[in-house]
Amino acid sequence: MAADQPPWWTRAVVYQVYPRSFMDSDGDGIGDLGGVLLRLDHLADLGVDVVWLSPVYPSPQADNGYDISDYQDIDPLFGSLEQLDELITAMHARGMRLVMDLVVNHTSDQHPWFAEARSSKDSPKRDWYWWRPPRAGMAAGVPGAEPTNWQSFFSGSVWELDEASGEYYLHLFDRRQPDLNWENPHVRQAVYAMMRWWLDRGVDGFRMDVINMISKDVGEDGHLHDGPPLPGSALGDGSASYLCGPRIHEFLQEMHLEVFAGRPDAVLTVGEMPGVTVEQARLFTDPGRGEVDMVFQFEHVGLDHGTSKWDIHPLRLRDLKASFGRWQAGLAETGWNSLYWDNHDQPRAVSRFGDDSPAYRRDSATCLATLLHLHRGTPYVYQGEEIGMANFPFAALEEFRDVESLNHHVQAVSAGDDPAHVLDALRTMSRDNARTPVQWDTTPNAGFTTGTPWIGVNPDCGEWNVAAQRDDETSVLAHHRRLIALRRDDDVVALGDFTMLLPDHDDVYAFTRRLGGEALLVVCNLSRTAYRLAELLPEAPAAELVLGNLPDDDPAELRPWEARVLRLP
Ligand code: TEU
Repeated sequence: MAADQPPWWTRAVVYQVYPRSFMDSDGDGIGDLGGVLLRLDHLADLGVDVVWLSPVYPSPQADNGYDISDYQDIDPLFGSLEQLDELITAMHARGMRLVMDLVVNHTSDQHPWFAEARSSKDSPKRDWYWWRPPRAGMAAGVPGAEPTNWQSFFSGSVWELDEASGEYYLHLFDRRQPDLNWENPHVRQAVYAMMRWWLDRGVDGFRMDVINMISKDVGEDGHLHDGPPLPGSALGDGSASYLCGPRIHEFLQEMHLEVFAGRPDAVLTVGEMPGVTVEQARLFTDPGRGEVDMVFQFEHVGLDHGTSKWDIHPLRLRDLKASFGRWQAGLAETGWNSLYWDNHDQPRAVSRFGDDSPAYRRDSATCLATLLHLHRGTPYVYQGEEIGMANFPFAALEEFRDVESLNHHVQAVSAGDDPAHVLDALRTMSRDNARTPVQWDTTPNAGFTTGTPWIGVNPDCGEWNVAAQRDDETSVLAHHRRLIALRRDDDVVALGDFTMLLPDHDDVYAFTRRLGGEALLVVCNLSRTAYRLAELLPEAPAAELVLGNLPDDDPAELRPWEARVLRLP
């Protein structure tokens, strides 16, 4: 990428709003667009350039809006199209851009397209989805008669039997989220038209949900292939048939031409891509290929997974460094990284990668933020991360709301797992950890709603909230503000080369960033052990401190969870 004309998003920071949990303006206990409008000053004060808004479209809410029944409207739960227009205008007036969530691997089963497809085998829209007869020689509905053995992301088979026609339809996620058939050009054109409609309305880009799953490996006769069996299960892993399938680059290039080509470069496209490799990511983000600006990769959020996300393993810092280091190197010459710890699908970063005990919560949250924002790539901050929100102390199954968590519980317990053990895994890994309401102040429900919140408010909200941190220069919030400003002001942060240092150290994460004659050294201690800095990095103690997360009193010692950004002479 030429350093003289870097795209605007190389110095941008994106903030994700999960509207249902951000701010409720009408007292129904569910966050909404009115709430986002009320809290825009918080985002402006933080200094973010872009807001990615999770889905607000009409939806039965089986997966909190990732099951869309109308792509071109707003669910009354969240507000109206007029309010969305108002939000676009208000954001643009503050110099911020709005990126919408694009969920087109699947629709809701309540979408009129699916209703029509389901109505008859002869429906002109039948082929907009994946319909298949039972496995050869087997009767519909018999266990094992599913057209393939693939396991759904949300437990069970990916196939749901439609009794009326005796055929199954494919759903990689919940049965209420049928997969669209991207092989059908009418599907693709309908999606592109919808995207153009949103851009014409003023939105500034899309975060594309599981976009590397839209191309399935289908034989000429329509055959889909079984995957390798999963240990201890009758189901198999179908991912080789739908992750970065045969036509994925073709589809994204077509989308780029049909939707984005000829428009100003002001738009941002980021593809969410579970399982994507760095080699594939380089192709997806090579500007010369016209696909997407950047992708969300999943490697670092899988390092504590065993056979599944519920089989939790301790995370080793070396593995994290090796992974990030490979991504930094792999996209150094061509392509671009997105950087994240948190989103609405992940447990809270301070609880997972940091240390959320009272003594270290603030320090580890600011340390993790420093680490992330000083990498090369576009940082994404998830709502609440900027104040160090932590996992929720879930005590009972009744406190969970997420379809993935609830489905897993049913499936695991019926397979004979110890319910207490299943609950432990949910407590650590459930997506609901990220979905508790943003903690604004010390009024009831942390200022999120005057009604009954749809999911519990974290009981730590009295101490951990936006109001308590706003004017405190030592807060997690103030530290985020400084990091965001640094990327905007410092070319080295935005564009400098990345070199990993101390790759085998168990506790310390260090690297340099260089551009022209300038160099930054970043040193982060991800542990409770103090280190003598000179013994690790002799050049560090004498270097000028640009930004640190602890009081600047002993340059020779790297304290527990200390982070320093230093300018090398
Ligand atoms: O998530 C895609 C995905 O594969 C995972 O992150 C998934 O959410 C799960 O945690 C796997 O264990 C996207 C959305 O971000 C997510 O909220 C949706 O539920 C999903 O797609 C379906 O639209």
